[in-house]
Amino acid sequence: MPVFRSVVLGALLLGNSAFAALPATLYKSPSCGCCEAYVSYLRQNGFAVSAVNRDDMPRIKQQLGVSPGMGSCHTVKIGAYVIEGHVPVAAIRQLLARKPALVGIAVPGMPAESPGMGVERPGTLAVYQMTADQRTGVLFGRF
Ligand SMILES: [Cu+2]
Repeated sequence: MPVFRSVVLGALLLGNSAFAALPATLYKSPSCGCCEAYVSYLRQNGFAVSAVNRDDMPRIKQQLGVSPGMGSCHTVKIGAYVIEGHVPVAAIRQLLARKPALVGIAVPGMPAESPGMGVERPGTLAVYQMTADQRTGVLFGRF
């Protein structure tokens, strides 16, 4: 199985940046600096991000089903899920691996210790669930 082994080895060597680059569409207002920082963060972590500038972010969030009170600056679509705000990739990976029946996950507002905002403190940032019935304050986990 030399071919198989070399493919596996290649995947290990290249890491997740070259392998399984997940497409992500990120909506943001044109003037949002921390949104750009978050785009870079996602790209560094292996997501193939296309950034879309919009002047009607409230409408985008409503269309995508972002729960009221869960909003942040940018909104990302990855597969069927909506990722709202400065969500750590560990939370996104857990969401994609477990595939729960959620609209998506959110870090409301713009917390200082979140990716694209400042220095993270792993295990401390509250990430919330977004559900079809728009419940708020239901924790997805701390990352
Ligand atoms: Cu932001």
